[in-house]
Amino acid sequence: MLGAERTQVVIVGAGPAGLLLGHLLHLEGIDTIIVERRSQEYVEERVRAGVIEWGIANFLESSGVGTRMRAEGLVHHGIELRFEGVSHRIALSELYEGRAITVYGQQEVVKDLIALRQGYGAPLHFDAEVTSIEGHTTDHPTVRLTSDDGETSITADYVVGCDGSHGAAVGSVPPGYLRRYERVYPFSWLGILAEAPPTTEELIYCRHARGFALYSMRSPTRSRLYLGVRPDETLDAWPDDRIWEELVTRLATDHTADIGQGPIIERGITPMRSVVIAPMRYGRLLLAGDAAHIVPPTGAKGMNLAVADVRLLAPALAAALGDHDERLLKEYSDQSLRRVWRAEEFSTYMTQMLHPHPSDDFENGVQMARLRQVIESESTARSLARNYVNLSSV
Ligand code: FAS
Ligand code: PHB
Repeated sequence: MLGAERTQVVIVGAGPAGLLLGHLLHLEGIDTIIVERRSQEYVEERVRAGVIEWGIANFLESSGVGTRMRAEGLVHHGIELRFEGVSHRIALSELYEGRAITVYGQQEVVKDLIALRQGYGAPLHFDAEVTSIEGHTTDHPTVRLTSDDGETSITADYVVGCDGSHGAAVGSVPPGYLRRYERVYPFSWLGILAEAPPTTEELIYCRHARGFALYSMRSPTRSRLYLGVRPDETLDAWPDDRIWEELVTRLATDHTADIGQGPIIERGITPMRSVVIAPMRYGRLLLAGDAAHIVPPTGAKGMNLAVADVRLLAPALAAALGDHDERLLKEYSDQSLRRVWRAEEFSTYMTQMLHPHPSDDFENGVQMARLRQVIESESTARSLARNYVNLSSV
């Protein structure tokens, strides 16, 4: 039962950012309430990101959230770039101090965090939607929310908007205080999750004249694949056989066209865009994760950035609440935004290099030159490896 409440930090949203922030603050002895508008089942089954950077995986482990990730996650030491029918392996670990990525679905991280929080009984309310946030510039902002129990409110010392790209936090700030930077790309990603053993050991990023393709996975029996499609595409134009046929065509090389096929158990179309909200704070409202920034998933940065934000925010809130020391909190937005813009740059670089532009052939010439540079120049490959494996932690 959710009655009118009082706590130290209200966290809006139970995605990776909100759940991990709640856990990190619990470790600091800070009381939090997490409010999530969707059901637990929905949040745990939502298929999204798949790649966890080296430093982020270590941080999850050191925070006590890494046991299943280490047991079930797939450690990858390279990726493939495929174009003009030829595959080129980028030996990530050789290029970057032996470091590797871990392929472990975002929904598994979310399940692990929910199990942790429910294990120690901290408040986590599903099916409860935040409808407004007031008093941002007072010492005790108030969150209003609605659930099956009706309307209620929670007063806190701080509120953190971890409510993703369509949340309530940013919209609760009066006009003129937050600036929104945005870029929309001329394509979307059609993603599928299939009960099909992957026929590749490592991720394959493919640029084909017909469009982008990505061959990823979730386990030895489950493949995760993506196609770059027009931004106005809809799922009903893509029956299973068309999806598989297009994936086979784009991923074929001079030697093979084999990709494991099987029942598609989840599918969706995600628009490709970049968004940055600055600053990531207004009074006692802080922003973290997709609520503050969106990156095109080509660089596999979305979830990693969300973790990096809360890794910085948790000790800052603990210092402010425990010692009335707001120095770290004052630095949070600027420090996070430097990392966010680096991730926007890398994600844009990967997106433009791997997606043929629908109408600008000069752009396509430039992007092919960039792609060849990765293959021909070790220093360029090394730079890509460092950004792909560990951008969010440097
Ligand atoms: P999230 O969006 O995960 O979580 C926000 C939560 O807030 C949601 O559960 C939402 O229900 C809740 N919420 C929103 N408004 C609320 C309100 N008013 N009250 C209460 N709760 C509210 N990244 C990759 O790296 N690779 C990918 O392949 C990839 N695919 C993606 C596909 C889709 C469709 C989307 C939308 C994103 C994808 N991303 C991908 C990015 C994704 O992984 C995000 O970076 C990651 O989920 C960020 O985590 P959070 O910031 O916690 O936001
Ligand atoms: C995924 O496995 O879902 C995935 C991997 C790499 C990306 C995007 C998504 O760049």
